[in-house]
Amino acid sequence: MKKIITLLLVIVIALVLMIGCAPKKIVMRLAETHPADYPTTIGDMEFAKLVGERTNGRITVEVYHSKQLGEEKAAIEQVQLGAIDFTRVSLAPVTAFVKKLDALQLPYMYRDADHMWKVLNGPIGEEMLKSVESANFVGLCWFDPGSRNFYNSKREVKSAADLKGLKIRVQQSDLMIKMIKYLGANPTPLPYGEVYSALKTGVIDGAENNWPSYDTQSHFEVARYYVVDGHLRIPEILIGSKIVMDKLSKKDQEIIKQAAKDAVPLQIKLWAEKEKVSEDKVTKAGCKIYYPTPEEKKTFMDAMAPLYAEQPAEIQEIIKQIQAVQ
Ligand code: GTR
Repeated sequence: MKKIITLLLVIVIALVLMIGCAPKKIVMRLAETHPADYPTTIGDMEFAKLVGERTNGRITVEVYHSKQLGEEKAAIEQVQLGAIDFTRVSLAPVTAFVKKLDALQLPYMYRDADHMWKVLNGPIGEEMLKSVESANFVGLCWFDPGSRNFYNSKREVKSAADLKGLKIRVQQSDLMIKMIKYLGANPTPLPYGEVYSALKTGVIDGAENNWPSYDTQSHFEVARYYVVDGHLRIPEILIGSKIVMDKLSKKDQEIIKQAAKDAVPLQIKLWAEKEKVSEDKVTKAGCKIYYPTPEEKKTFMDAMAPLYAEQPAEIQEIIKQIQAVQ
């Protein structure tokens, strides 16, 4: 009898030890505003997949797409508090937390997509990713944002003067509000998910976004005039919660950072494909697409001069560095 009890005790102790030593499973959540089949969401899922593979399933990242965890501003706040682990957002709402990021989202900042990627993949991009730590985020990687164009339900816009007086929705960012004012239009900051109904009910006359957003949010159904002025390329960023990341081992932090970087090429590839598909779809749907002449495009650029002039010294310095990138 004594032997049996001893044996049982040994088994119990062994089991307790085994459970205690088994690596702890970690489940993390990522907030995404776009639907499941959107290129950016697939980029998030690639990141999640790589983290899972590289930790042998010890860390799971669950991607909550389609605003399930809230609109971007709220998601960013939750990440800052550590209540959500990651979010993929446009840089625009993040600038409310780290002012100097404005340098990366000024209208007509980049000559083209290639210039933007050289900046983001170089020392400026790295330094900007690090800068978000001051607001308790960990900057993980950049995703392709495409370029943004104006659209509205009222009339064809060819040059800046045609925007005069229109009520235009912007992202929740001071710089975007000013951009619209300098164009002579009326800015209305709204969360992304409210734009469709605001357009439909006439609360706003227009908005601005890239081809895939114009398409997938059905904005093209209610705002038929699209002008390809390309005023913005606002980098998209994947951020993690510093509070959460600091609790992980150095090795896990590295795995997460590397997985994010390694997810970028897929997002870029799918993005390029989606831009074409969306452009095609809205064109076929009968939207009035206008490609401004270089002179007409210049009217938008010229209207931005005061926005550049009023930037603080720190941002002026970064602007110069960005312009110098060849
Ligand atoms: C999209 C971007 C979203 C969101 C949206 C908006 O292009 O991918 O993250 O910022 O624009 O205008 O709110």
